[in-house]
Amino acid sequence: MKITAITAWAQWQPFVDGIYTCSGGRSAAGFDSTLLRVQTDAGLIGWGEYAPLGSFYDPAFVGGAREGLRLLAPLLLGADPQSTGALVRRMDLHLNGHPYAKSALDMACHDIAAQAAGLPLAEALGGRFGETVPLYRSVAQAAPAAMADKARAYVAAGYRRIQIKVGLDVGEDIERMHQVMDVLPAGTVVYADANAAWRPAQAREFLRATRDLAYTFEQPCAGFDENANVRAVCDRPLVLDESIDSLPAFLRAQQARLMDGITIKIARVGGITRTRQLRDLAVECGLGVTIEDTGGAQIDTAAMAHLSLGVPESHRTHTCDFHHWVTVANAQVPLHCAGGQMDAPRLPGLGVTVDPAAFGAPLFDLHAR
Ligand code: 0XW
Ligand code: MG
Repeated sequence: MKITAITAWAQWQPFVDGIYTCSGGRSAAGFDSTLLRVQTDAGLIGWGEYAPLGSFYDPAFVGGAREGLRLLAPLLLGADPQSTGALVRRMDLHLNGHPYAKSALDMACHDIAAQAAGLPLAEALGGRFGETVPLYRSVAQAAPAAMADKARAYVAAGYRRIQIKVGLDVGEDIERMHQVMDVLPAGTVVYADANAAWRPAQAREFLRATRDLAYTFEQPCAGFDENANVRAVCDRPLVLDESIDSLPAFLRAQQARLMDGITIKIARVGGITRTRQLRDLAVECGLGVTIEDTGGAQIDTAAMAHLSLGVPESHRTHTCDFHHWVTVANAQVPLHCAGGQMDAPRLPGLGVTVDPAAFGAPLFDLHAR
């Protein structure tokens, strides 16, 4: 099978809940997504999606992703999309770093490879454990009372897992934790995500003042040494997200027994090929595993769902229903959400049906000669 054409579109995806804010006043009004179609001489079509959270979350931004795709797409024309491992090597050879720019291409090739095998992506990547993955909802930073109202609304909408964004002023964050957790029904699973904003002393102060609350601590600090400092005094589950940007970063953190769980973001590690490697290794290491992405809508969420269902329930934590975070759609897909859980399509590949006529003029439309 050969790739005959690669086409990219931009899609602006406004947030249902308005401006999304995390620590340090970083904010975004939506996801600036890039949609990618890969066509083949076998008639199979694959879709990929990549959306950063602004330019502040990961070392990634929309301009870099689109320029990266312009550079990489010609190198994949004529190649076999089923050779996903070889294509990742080729992309790495020609573009050093910039994993986020490679993610949608890798995703679209996996979509095709799974369709060619006649399997849903979950099965093509090793199988599906159970039928659904738990969903969480992030409560963006705001005044403590406003965050409590938001959390209450998310619980009313069916979410049973709430991520509280902290990482600003420690005193206020302690207040945020108390006010939000006060309104949550018993049994709600809580994460406190500082998005790498704190110095160890601030994280330690937060831990001391919230000793009576049950929650998982997510990415308190940015650096390895800083998180190791926090780990030494943290008696509750500690999860790393931003730090887990590659297999070597994971191995170093695991060797130091730094975390109880990891959050793998598909684009951060360069796509589905590397997400699967990390996922399976983390399970073998006995860690809790979350698979999600930095943003996107139906296409990306389908990939998140398939990959998440490949984590045994004993190790699976949760994921996001990003397609419900935004006001626009980019595909039809049988992704059912109920009771704070989401399933994954049973159709071959990602299981998405896309009508590109709705996306307007493409960013580029490349055909093999
Ligand atoms: C809540 N998220 C999944 C959405 C953004 O991509 C950031 C991320 C997080 O863990 O902060
Ligand atoms: Mg996080």
